[in-house]
Amino acid sequence: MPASLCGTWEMLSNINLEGYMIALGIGLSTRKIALKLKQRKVIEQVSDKYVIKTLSTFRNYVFSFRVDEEFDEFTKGLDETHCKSVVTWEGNRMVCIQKGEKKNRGWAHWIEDDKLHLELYCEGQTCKQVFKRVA
Ligand code: YOG
Repeated sequence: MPASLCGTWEMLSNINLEGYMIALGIGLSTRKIALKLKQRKVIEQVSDKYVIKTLSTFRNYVFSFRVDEEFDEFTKGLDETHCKSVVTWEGNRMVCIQKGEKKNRGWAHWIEDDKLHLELYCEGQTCKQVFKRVA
């Protein structure tokens, strides 16, 4: 079993969020706000169901899923599009593929050196985030 991703995590670094947001088609004024945010992740698991909350003072994004089960994702408050998403474990990485109007879109979470790592990718752009545990 991979190390648990569950807990509350505070953002330490956020590389190329700008490129990722441009790839998603987010407008300039929203990008400027988003770049200043310190995001928090709250990851919870109840039996085989996960909830991932991305929290900030501007907007929150909450989404829940079962591993290995495709579901309809609506990225409310982000780029507001519909995806067919599926989350799987690839070794110690929790990997999500988001099939929709954007090509090559998804993300991966893993633990390294007690930190929560996240890569968000879309159409050739990758945003790399690292979080430290706060609870
Ligand atoms: O995480 O999908 O943990 O869903 C990344 C920024 C900014 C809104 C947040 C709000 C996406 C305007 C989602 C920031 C940029 C910018 C806090 C990360 C798009 C719009 C919500 C994400 C996965 C994996 C789980």
